Amino acid sequence: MSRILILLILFLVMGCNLQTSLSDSSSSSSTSSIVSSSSSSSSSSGLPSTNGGTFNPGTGYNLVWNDEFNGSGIDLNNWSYDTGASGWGNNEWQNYTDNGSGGANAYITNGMLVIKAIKIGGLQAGGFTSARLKTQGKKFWKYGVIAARIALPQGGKGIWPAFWMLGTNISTVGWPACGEIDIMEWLGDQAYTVYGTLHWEENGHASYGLNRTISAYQSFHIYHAEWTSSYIKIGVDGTYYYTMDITTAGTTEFHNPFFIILNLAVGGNWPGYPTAATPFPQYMYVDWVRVYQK
Ligand SMILES: [Ca+2]
Repeated sequence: MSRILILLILFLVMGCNLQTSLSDSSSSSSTSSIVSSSSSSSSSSGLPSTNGGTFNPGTGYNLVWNDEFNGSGIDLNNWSYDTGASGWGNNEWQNYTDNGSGGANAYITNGMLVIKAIKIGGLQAGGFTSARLKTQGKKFWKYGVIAARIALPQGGKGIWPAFWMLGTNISTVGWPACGEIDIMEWLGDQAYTVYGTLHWEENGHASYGLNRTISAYQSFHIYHAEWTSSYIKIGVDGTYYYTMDITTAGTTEFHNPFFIILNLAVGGNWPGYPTAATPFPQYMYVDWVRVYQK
């Protein structure tokens, strides 16, 4: 998910064709909101509030799948774990575990999914454990509104949580030809900035990303995408800041089913690496994930 260089190259190669295919709405000053949860405060337990918020996916959309994380454990009908310390294509430092019987790296508490990054060794590859949950092979969708209510970690250099999607055909066509929809990524040393990005294959790896400033990142915000046959929009707390046209010949990957991923990475090419000043453990809280379709 290295992007700045790729984006520059893409612009140079594609020139105005690409420019006209993209609609950058980041300059919009609209603050009209269809949510009422962004100012939730911490509860007395020190955990972020889990009042559920209010989210309106838009006219005509109906809930087709959700996980409210209100049960006693992680629902394995919805989720499985990616595991290992391969670096995940980005030279990441965490070892994603299968979470074992003790649920050290992912668990449910107070109606929230918690993904916990733990320091188990030095400031190096393998020095951390964390979790990456995915609906691959279990739940996947083509088009719709995909939303999650997430409170971000304490942060610091090298902390990289994400709420994102990959095409289900990744096992046959590989990445980036499967397509990638990054609904929310966050770098722990840029605490008030969230990123939305698409990655796809178009004469090599192509990507387009924008970001949005948020407040009070450790409280819950709703991160969401609207994905139709014509476009993908990405937003936070009911306001879309990103739109990309997906009707072009080069973006066919966004017309296949995708699955959802929630993860908390430690270190990598894009975020950089934790230092002695980066606090651990780090916690990513997810109140719910919902998918709506027409
Ligand atoms: Ca919940």
